Amino acid sequence: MGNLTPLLVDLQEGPFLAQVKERLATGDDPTQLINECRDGMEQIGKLFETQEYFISDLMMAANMFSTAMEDIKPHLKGANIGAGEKIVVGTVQGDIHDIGKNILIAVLSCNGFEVIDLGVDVPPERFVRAIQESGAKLVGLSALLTTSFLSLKHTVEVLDAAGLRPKVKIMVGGGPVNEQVRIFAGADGTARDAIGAVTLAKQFAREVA
Ligand code: B12
Repeated sequence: MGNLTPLLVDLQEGPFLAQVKERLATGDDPTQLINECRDGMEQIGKLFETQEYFISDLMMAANMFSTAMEDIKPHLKGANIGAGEKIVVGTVQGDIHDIGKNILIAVLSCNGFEVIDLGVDVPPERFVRAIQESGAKLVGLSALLTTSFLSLKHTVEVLDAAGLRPKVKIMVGGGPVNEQVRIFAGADGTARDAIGAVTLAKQFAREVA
């Protein structure tokens, strides 16, 4: 069996995408493919830090991963039995990373959640409006930059000022987000990956029901 990590790290688009298709066709676990890609992105991030890779390499890798996700998405299976619980999801203001957010959305959707995707670089007021308009009781904030931690906190504060805080459960996540960041931001929960996020979202959905 192949491994997508080195192909992604080496930016070998052709062989990378071919392996994605091949392994999906032979019934490989799609979440395993996502994990291998995520490991690759982690390594690419390190190569960027050490200035062996440039921003253009990051963009190339991001494109490869996003293209692969288009193939992977239809293979993601979930217990599609959710009650269509609404969840507002977005990458916080100042941050434009969306690969992880989009995986989260794909996995939530195939688990029966109705996702309202606000995109990237989302101002707090936009979250407020989306929650008010949709009546969603679940919120997912994604952040990949350490400088976005303040943005996470600020978003939670603005939701609070709008009187929404007691009505919603807020999850935070994305690369560097951990329990400390969750506490700093004043959110209700965090998860390391999209599968963990769905487990958490299901728990919160029961609590707000
Ligand atoms: C790809 C990439 C980019 C792409 C993004 C393309 C895109 N469409 O997203 C581009 C090239 C645009 C980019 C730009 C920049 N980037 Co960048 N980027 C990355 C890279 C290599 C991979 C990120 C990624 O996609 N990971 C894969 C996904 C699947 O993982 P994930 O996001 O963590 O998501 C999973 C979980 O976390 C979870 N999850 C995600 N969201 C949520 C939300 C909730 C609620 C929950 C519960 C769970 C959850 O589920 C996902 C699936 O399992 C990282 C390296 C790294 N180690 O992360 C750097 C990295 C994040 N970038 C970095 C930097 C510095 C930048 C720039 C500032 C560079 C520059 N000088 O311009 C800009 C920032 C622009 C901005 N304002 O946002 C740094 C951040 C350092 C720091 N201390 O903050 C990193 C860590 C690289 C590094 N090591 O230096 N980047």
